Amino acid sequence: MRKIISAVVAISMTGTLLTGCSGAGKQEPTTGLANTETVDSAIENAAAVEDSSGFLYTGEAPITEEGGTIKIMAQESNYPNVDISKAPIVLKVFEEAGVEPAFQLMDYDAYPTEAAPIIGSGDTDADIIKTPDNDPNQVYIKSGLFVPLDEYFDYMPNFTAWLSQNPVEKAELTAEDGHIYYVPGINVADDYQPCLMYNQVWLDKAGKEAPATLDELVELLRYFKDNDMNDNGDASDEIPMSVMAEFLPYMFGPAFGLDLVSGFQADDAGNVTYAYADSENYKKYLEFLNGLYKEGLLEADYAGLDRDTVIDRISKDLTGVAFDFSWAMSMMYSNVLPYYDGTEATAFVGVAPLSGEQKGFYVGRNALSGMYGVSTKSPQIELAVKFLDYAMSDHCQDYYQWGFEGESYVVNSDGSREYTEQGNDNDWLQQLGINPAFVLPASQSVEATDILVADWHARINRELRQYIRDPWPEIYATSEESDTANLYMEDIQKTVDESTPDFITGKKNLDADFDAYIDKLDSLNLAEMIEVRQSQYDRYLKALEQ
Ligand SMILES: [Ca+2]
Repeated sequence: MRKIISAVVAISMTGTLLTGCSGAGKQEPTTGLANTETVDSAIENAAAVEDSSGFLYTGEAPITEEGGTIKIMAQESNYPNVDISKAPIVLKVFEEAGVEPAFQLMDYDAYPTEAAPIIGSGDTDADIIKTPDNDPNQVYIKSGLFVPLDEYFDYMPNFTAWLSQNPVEKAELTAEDGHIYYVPGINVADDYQPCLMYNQVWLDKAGKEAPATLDELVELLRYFKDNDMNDNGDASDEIPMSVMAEFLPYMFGPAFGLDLVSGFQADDAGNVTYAYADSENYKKYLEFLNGLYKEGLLEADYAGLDRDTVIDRISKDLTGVAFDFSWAMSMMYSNVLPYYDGTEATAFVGVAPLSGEQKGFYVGRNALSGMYGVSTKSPQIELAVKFLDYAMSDHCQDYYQWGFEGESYVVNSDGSREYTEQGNDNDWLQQLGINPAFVLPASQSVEATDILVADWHARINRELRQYIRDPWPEIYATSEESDTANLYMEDIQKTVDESTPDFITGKKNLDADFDAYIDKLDSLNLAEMIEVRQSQYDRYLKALEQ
């Protein structure tokens, strides 16, 4: 199954999971929405100038006439059969730039743990380094490992133009000291996000519409549980709902007015709260899940459910409700249904979020993904900076998203594009190096994803976009804020992670034990933590207004 996941979304899936769906502060973002002055004046004053060899780079290839080699430390592809360092799209960028490629690559999954000590100790001669995370605590920045890119903006016409057009990302990228150190990859943030899906055939058999409310959902789950939905003569083998534990906050939190995905959330007046400490609504959320659990609508081993098991069940027509990244809809779930014929009527179909006392929404994610910095140890900083600028240009993004005209895609007479037959072969497309975010600052593309999924799936994505709400923004913290978070968040998170399943399964009693849970969070200095988030959020709002 894994093979059919295009990197376009595969990255978005693993990325989101790695950085923590349960959100609440495993990472401690750091900086400076407060002050983009340095960067703003650097952008304003940037003017293409000749480099030390007398060559003028204007944003188009080549970046030099002297040749040379650029070495990048980054990740291997997460496709085991793809050598991303030899992928034609990646090689094309180097070839056009006029430099030779060199790589120091590490295993995709092991990158965060393997790369961190190497970067930290400066034990690499790479010119460009992909950080193992978004450097939320500015650890690498503060260690002086990376060049302040704004001091080289004369050599970065593409990046400076992009920053001018993206004030939120510019503010998010600006460190506490007012400099920008990284060129980011960009995630699709409002499209193809996790959503609720139903087996349409089961819905039709039950004569029901997709539930709009929690009550309607419960009614539907009971129906699926009690009836022979898969027509095998056995009314007891149906598993009404197959949702992995990490998606329960996505699926049910919003109906209770909670963004449990981010953890911290702000209301319309800008007041920050911690969703897992909402003594009224979080309690109701747990009561609801405990109710599902007791009735067998949420399975006994819900915490152990993984995606492979969900796919296996769907392939045997055993289950009716799922919640996953949108990508799964037509690419992992519908396609394994025994009767799927390519139409929505026979598929697992995404629908609007559930509402309860509060109107439902889906939680989107932050756009910044995968930071690339230029090492201060590089003997050719100018060249490295220019390469990074060229590698993030629109021209190169086109390669990353579509590959090569006539090979992986064609342009129709109306100007729209589509993948060729070969381009629709995902194995081939990955070999070509599509979306090489492992080694270059690639942006995901909604349009390119639309073409990869079923037409009905692309349409449903467009319909669901209206329900996406921004997650907690990526806001750098001051050193003091980051110290506070590092001191308190781990214990707070641990308490939440341990208590939640106990309340859902009834091991802990909501009437008897919930107040003690809230008290425990209070004793772990939650109030101080919320104050930190409040000041960060205030700065964020201020920066947005500028
Ligand atoms: Ca059955």
